[in-house]
This record gives sequence, structure tokens and C-alpha cells, in this order.
Amino acid sequence: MKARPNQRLSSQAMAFVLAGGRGSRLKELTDRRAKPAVYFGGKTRIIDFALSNALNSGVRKMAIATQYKAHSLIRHMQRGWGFFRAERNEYLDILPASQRVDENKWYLGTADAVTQNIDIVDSYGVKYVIILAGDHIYKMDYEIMLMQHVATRADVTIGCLTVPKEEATAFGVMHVDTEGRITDFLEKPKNPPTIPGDPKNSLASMGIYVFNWDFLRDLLIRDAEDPNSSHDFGNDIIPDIVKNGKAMAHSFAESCVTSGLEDEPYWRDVGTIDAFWQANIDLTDFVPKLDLYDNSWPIWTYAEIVPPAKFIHDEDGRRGSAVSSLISGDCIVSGSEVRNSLLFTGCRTHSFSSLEYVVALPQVVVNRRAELKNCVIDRGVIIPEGLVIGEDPVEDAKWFRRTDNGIVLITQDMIDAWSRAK
Ligand code: ADQ
Ligand code: ADP
Repeated sequence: MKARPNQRLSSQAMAFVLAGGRGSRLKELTDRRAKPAVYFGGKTRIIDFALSNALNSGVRKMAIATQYKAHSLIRHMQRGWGFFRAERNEYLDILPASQRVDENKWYLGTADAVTQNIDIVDSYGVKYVIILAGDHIYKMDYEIMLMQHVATRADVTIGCLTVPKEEATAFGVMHVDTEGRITDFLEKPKNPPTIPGDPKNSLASMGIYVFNWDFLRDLLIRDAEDPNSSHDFGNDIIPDIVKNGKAMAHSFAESCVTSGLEDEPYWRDVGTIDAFWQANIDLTDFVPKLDLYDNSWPIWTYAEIVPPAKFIHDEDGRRGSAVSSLISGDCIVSGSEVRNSLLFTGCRTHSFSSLEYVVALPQVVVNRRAELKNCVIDRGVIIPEGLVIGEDPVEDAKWFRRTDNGIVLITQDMIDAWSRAK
């Protein structure tokens, strides 16, 4: 592709989205769907955030590498993200593992997911590749990251943020010099180094990278032949560049200030039931840190055409009400009280029931007299009449998945077991 002066860098870039991880800490929520396909925020799924960031940043070429339980994700992509037009040089390719280079070969590590698709990336004719994870919740303008990458002539530019030292064991942790050049990088260290002068926090990789494609291409071909490599960005590719090339850190906090997208940087890896519940419940705050109502940065998704949410009295005149809550389309709140909760599309709550700090995925039905507190309810679950959750921790843990923080995950299989025993 020919680069023209004044052209946005994003128009010469593609987003390569890694969406193959298992997300096993989300337990039964990822039994049937990959983590990027898990619902989030009432109307969207987790992957919509990375894809919307790319789209809103001006990127029009995207590839999504999937492997684990990809059906739900692929269906979502086909329904909601099918508007890219090759005639306008727009592409969105879904790249399931094991179906291209070698029928039996799964993606070994995250870098291998790109290596196995080198020909596809070549065919896009782009100068830059933005590697993204499909499982993080945040808003970010990647054009700013591309601009820094080009200005500093880096081999790789890595998005980074500050995290508490105790949490940094789950991340790539780095040291940077005064110019922002990464001088050390440790993938998931047991004892994470902290930021000089800030002993409580570490500088962590967000797992998002900008490369010049020519550079990355050569590196991947070399990596593929290295018998000692696990073919992973965090374990192999990034440490190699930090040692032998020029790796620059791109601060998410500074990016937020430059883009004006968020007053306070908001980034979440909703990798556990607790984190998933919390990030959804955060949206019910008076002023949530993540602003979904900013129509300058829409989170695109597949949205069914559904009627508006409805709130009704039951026949005895009991009010159906919701406060400090997000209620999606096609929900009917009938004679029940909903507080500090988030109901996804198509939920129904019936008389005398109450919901508090509940995240209900699409098509959940809450029957009469159920009292639910601090829970996540999987898609399509039918809550039986009179079920009480959040009052008796021992009883909750006996039938459902209760976390150490007291959040209860409810699936239909668990309800069926509960019903059989009662
Ligand atoms: P992790 O998130 O632990 O660390 P990883 O499990 O490799 O790294 O997942 C990265 C992304 O790739 C996820 O979106 C996952 O779904 C996807 N993925 C995993 N294996 C894949 C495969 N074989 N094929 C396709 N996709 C795959 C990474 C970095 C750290 C960084 C954190 C930030 O390695 O340095 O700090 O992200 O969350
Ligand atoms: P989605 O997340 O795509 O809206 P679900 O979460 O209900 O759909 O299911 C995820 C995947 O599991 C889909 O591919 C669906 O067809 C499949 N599925 C749904 N229910 C069952 C079941 N009881 N047993 C096996 N597979 C199922």
C-alpha cells in the first residue's frame, strides 16, 4: 500500500486480535464460549471493546485468531461485524486454528497464531500491525500509539499501565528509562519488580503491541525455527526485542489524557467471576469510570432488534421498579424490585422478587418470590420460584459456585441439580 502524506497511520495498519485463550478462571461462564465471547455491559461482548477501539481509531483491517470454543464467538462476529467491505479495502477475517497451515496444528502460543497467518497479513498490504487481546475492557485510541511508535522509530511499542505489585504476577512487568525505552521485561514474575520510587506498584504490559510488519514478519519466521521458543509474545518475542532491539512503552494513562476518552484510566481484565461481576456492577455507579454513553466512541456489537424495556405493576398493583441499574431492551420488570443490577437483553423478573447487585446475562427469567443478591446468572437460566441467594453462604456454596468474596455464579445445570434435590 502506498503511504501518502497526512494519511492517518491507522489506515496503514491492521489489528490482529488474539481471541484463542481459554479464560478458565471464569469457570462455567467459559464452558461453552471463549472468554472474548462472554457477555459484558448489557448489550456487548468482551471482544467488542478491542474491535471497537480499532474501528474508532480508524483501523479498517482486522483479523481474529480463535481456537478454544469458537462457535459462539464466530457467530457473534458474523452477525455483528459483517459490515467490512473489500471494495473499500476493508477486511475482517476470522482465523480458526488448525484449519490453515496444517489441519492438525493448533496455535502453540500467541506469536504462532500470527505466524500461521503470515500470508493473510501479507495480503492486507499494511505497514503496521497492532496485536490486541480480545479479552480486555477499556477504551483506547490506537492512532496515538501508532504515532508514538513511528516518532520513536521503535521495533515494538507496548501498551502499559500501573498495577499493584501483588497483581503484577499475572502480567509482563517492565522497567523503562527516562525516554520510555524498556530496559527490562519479565513475563509473569513471581516477585514483580516495582516502579522506582513507587514500591507498591509495577509497570505492566497490557499485552498490546505495535510493530512494523516487515520487522515482525522476519522475527516470527526466525522464532518458528527456534526449538527453544514457546512461540509466545510475552515469553519469547518481547524479551528478545528488549534485549536485542528497541522496545518502547506507551503509557495508557497518558494516552487517556491525550485522547480525552476517559477522565481516569479504566482497564480491566475481567478474568475471574469476581472481576467480571465487579466490572459489570461498576457500570451502575452514579458516574461510572467506563462511560458507555459517549457516542463519540461507540462500542459496536451485534444487537438484536427488540422492543424497549418495560416496567409494570402486577395485577395486585405491586410496582415493578429498577434504580441505579442498567436494564437492556426486551426486559420486563414486573412487580419486582431491581437495585444496583445489570440486566442484559430479554430478561424477565416476576412479582415479589428482588434483585440486588445482580448481573443477569440475556434471557434470564426470575420467577416469583426469588431474592437474589451479589450474583452472576448465566444466559437463559430460569430461576425457580422462591430461590434465595446471598443470605446463607453455606447453602449458596452447596449448590452454586460461590467465590471467596461471596459472589455466586448460577448456571442452569446448577439450578437443575438444586431442583432435583428439593
Ligand atoms: P496473558 O493474557 O496471560 O498475558 P495469553 O494467555 O497468552 O497471555 O493471552 C493473550 C491473548 O491471546 C488473550 O486474548 C488470549 O485469549 C489469546 N490467546 C492465548 N493463547 C492463544 C493462542 N494460542 N492463539 C490465539 N490466541 C490466544 C499477556 C502478556 C503479558 C501481559 C498480559 C496483559 O503475555 O505480558 O501483561 O497479556 O493482560
Ligand atoms: P451464545 O453465547 O452464543 O449466545 P450460549 O452461551 O447459549 O450462546 O452457548 C454457547 C455455545 O454453546 C453455542 O455454540 C451454543 O450453540 C452451545 N450450547 C448452548 N447450550 C448448550 C447445551 N446445553 N449443550 C451444549 N451446547 C450448548
